[in-house]
Parts: sequence; structure tokens; C-alpha cells
Amino acid sequence: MLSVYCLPLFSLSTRGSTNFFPTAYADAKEKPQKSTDKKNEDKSSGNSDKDTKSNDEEKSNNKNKDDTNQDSSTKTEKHSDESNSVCCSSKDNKIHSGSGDDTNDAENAGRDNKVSSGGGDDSNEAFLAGRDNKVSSGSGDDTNFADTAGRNNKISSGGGDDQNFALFAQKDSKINSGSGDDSNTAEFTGKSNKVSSGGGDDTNAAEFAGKSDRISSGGGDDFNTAAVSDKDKISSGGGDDFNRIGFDEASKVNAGGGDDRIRVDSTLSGKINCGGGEDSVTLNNSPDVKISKNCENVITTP
Ligand SMILES: [Ca+2]
Ligand SMILES: [Ca+2]
Ligand SMILES: [Ca+2]
Ligand SMILES: [Ca+2]
Repeated sequence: MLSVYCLPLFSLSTRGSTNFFPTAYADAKEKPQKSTDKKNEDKSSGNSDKDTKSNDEEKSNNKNKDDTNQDSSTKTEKHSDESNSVCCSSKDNKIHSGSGDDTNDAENAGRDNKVSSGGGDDSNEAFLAGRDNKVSSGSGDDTNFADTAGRNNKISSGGGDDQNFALFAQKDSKINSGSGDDSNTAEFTGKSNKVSSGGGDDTNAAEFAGKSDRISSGGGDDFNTAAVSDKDKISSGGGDDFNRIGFDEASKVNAGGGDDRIRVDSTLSGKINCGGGEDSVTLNNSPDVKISKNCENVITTP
């Protein structure tokens, strides 16, 4: 079950918009409260399997509950479309699907889940899981979620036009989206998240995401946003990129080659380096942000 209740606040649909302030903040902010993630993690990190099992039994009505590790279906390569899930077990679940368009879920499933989906257009999710989840999809246009999922999650999506989300996760989530035109989102995710997209025209966002988040978007014409999270760094490489920071402090943008646009809103301090090309910077309510000399056009408001 995909829980697509949180979309990038500055998604493709708002690309180029000057309406920066995230009005969806109030609504979205409520979402983490329904999380049972911390509870799950506490339980799953216990040393006693018996403890974990009894906890699972107390809290779950699911008939498939299981106190042992689960290996869902296909260790062998299949070419048909699969739907695999593990639920309500303690930890160390593995889902592996081959080619074909697959749907894989590790839900309410403790820590250390591994979901890998091979080729095809896949949908993968670790939801209400503990920490240290790995979700990887190969070629094809994939959608991957680590949702309400503890810390140290890794999502890698290979080639194709992928959509990756780390939502309501704790710190240190990593998203790596490879080639293709990808959309990567780390939201409400604690500090030190890393989002890397390779070539292709990518949309990356780290919002409401603690501090020290890194967005690196590689070649192509990319759209990057770091907002409501301090000490962030955006590196957009070659290509004509649009980078935005807002409601930040001590954040940095390195726009690289190409004709880039940078917008800074209500940010207390930071540095903007535009790199080569004909670049433009709009500074809104951010008088103390430093702009390098290689930014040819600077507009300051108010
Ligand atoms: Ca892919
Ligand atoms: Ca890119
Ligand atoms: Ca650039
Ligand atoms: Ca540039």
C-alpha cells in the first residue's frame, strides 16, 4: 500500500513558481503525529525475540503476523508482474522481485528491511518500518518510498525516470537516483540527508528536513529546493539549473556551469556561488547572504 499523502511541496507542478512559502506546511506537519515509527524501532531493536513477538501480538491484528524473518517470494528471476509484501514481523525482512512491473511492500516490519526490484516499472516501499532499510530498484521507471521509517534509510533507483521519497524518516537518509529524469524528495526527515541525482533533468527537494542536508543534482537542467532546514548545501553541476533555498540559515548553493537561476527567501546567512554561465540571483528578505562575483544578475528585494 502506497501512502502518497505527502508530495514535494515544490514539485514539478510548481516549477518556476515564485510562490515560495510552503502553505502546505501546517497540514503536512500534522502527519508525523500518526507515526508509530519510534515505537516500532524501540521494539525491534530489543535483544529478545520473545519481547518483539509479544509486542507485535499486542499491537497488531494482522493475521499474517510473524515473529521470524520473512523472505517474500521470488529468489528466482521471474518475468511476470509480482506483488510481494511482508508485514508485522520483527526485522531483517527481504523482498526480491525480478523483471516485470512489481509492487513490493515491507510494512510495519521492524528494522533492516531490504527491498530490491530488478528491471521493470516497480513500486517499492518500506513503511512504518524501523531503521536501516534499503530500497533499490534497477532500470525502469520506479517509485520508491521509505516512509515513517527510522534512520539510515538508503534508496537507490538506477536508470529510468524514477520517483523517490524519504518521508517522516529519521536522520541520515540517502537517495541516489542515477540517470533519467528523476524526482527525489526528503521531507520531515531529520538531519544529514543526502540526495544525489545523476544526469537528466531532475527535481530534488529537502524540506523540513533538519540541518546539513546535501543535494547534488549532476548534469542536466535540474530544479533543487532546500527549505526550512539549516546548513544545507545544493550543488547543481552543469546545465541550466534552478536552485532555491528558503527559511534557512548558513546554507550554500554552488550552481556550477550553465545559465542558472537561484532564488533565496528569508534566509539569515549563506553563500551563493553561481559558477560559469550567465546566472541570476533573486535575494528576497535575505540581506546577509553572500553572493559571489560570478553571479551576473542580482535582484534584491525588498
Ligand atoms: Ca529505475
Ligand atoms: Ca541532473
Ligand atoms: Ca548549473
Ligand atoms: Ca552557472
